[in-house]
Amino acid sequence: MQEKAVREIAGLLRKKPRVAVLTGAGISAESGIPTFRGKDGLWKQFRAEDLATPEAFERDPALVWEWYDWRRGIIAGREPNAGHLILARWEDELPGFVLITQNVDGLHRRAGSKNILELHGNIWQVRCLEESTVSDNFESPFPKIPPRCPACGGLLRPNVVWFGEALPRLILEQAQAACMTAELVFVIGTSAYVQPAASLPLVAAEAGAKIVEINPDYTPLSTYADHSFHRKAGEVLVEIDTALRDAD
Ligand code: BV8
Repeated sequence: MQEKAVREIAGLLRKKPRVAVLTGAGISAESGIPTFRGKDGLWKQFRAEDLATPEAFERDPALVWEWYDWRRGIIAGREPNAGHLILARWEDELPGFVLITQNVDGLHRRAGSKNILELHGNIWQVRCLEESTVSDNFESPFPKIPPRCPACGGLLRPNVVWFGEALPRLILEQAQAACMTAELVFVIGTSAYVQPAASLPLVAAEAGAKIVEINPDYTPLSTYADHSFHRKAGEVLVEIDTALRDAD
């Protein structure tokens, strides 16, 4: 039954449709990076909803930075997995391919993806609270917590979107536009819990796109999926990509 679905999806991809992909923490799970809400562990004992907020940072910037510094340390030691690499290749092969991610770990970029809409920012960037300048920062661990802007001494924050903060408007608009025009949308490794990201696949479904969900668990999006693979992203993407090449 799933082989048939794999072949059908490979057949669709062969026609080079407009493809949009929405990824969440689950696509990095096979790289050894904890997810937020899946059974395979949380980020230490903290819930994102408790620390990924401006109020938590205001209250205790050092604690929030210790959490991000610890997460950066874990991510720094990990590599992109087969799922990330296949999506990077599909971007090269499929005109109009758009990758939308909720992840801040930077693994899609390290896998070779170029046109990435990072809805929630990037854990490898910092923003100066005084000057609002954003810069890359790969120090791991930070020599000093909380880190300060080398230019003005202002407090730095992670350049990520916290709960209660608006997503970058242009990036969200580009993601919405991609979902409105996509013919095939893959929803990979997200619990579809966090908004407004979780609504993007619904925008695509309402506009007539075929939805493929890849997640070992059921999610609120599963009922909208034309194909649901309740298995690991790396495995399913390899099967679809192999079927796609078999026809070459
Ligand atoms: C905003 C920060 C408004 C960076 C994160 C409706 C509309 C708008 C807002 C809301 C709304 N309803 C509620 C809200 C408020 C809120 C929200 O969604 N709250 C939740 C708790 C209900 N949303 C917001 O606050 C957003 N802001 O809308 O602001 C606004 C407008 C104008 C002006 C001012 C304000 C901001 C949301 C962004 C929050 N920041 N992170 C960081 O530290 O990481 S979100 C956090 O959750 C992560 O970034 C993560 O990306 C995101 C989603 O989690 P997932 O990626 O899905 O990960 P999860 O662990 O949940 O699931 C993993 C899945 O993978 C599981 O299903 C598992 O089964 C699966 N899996 C496991 N292994 C594998 C696998 N799948 C495949 N293969 C495997 N091997």
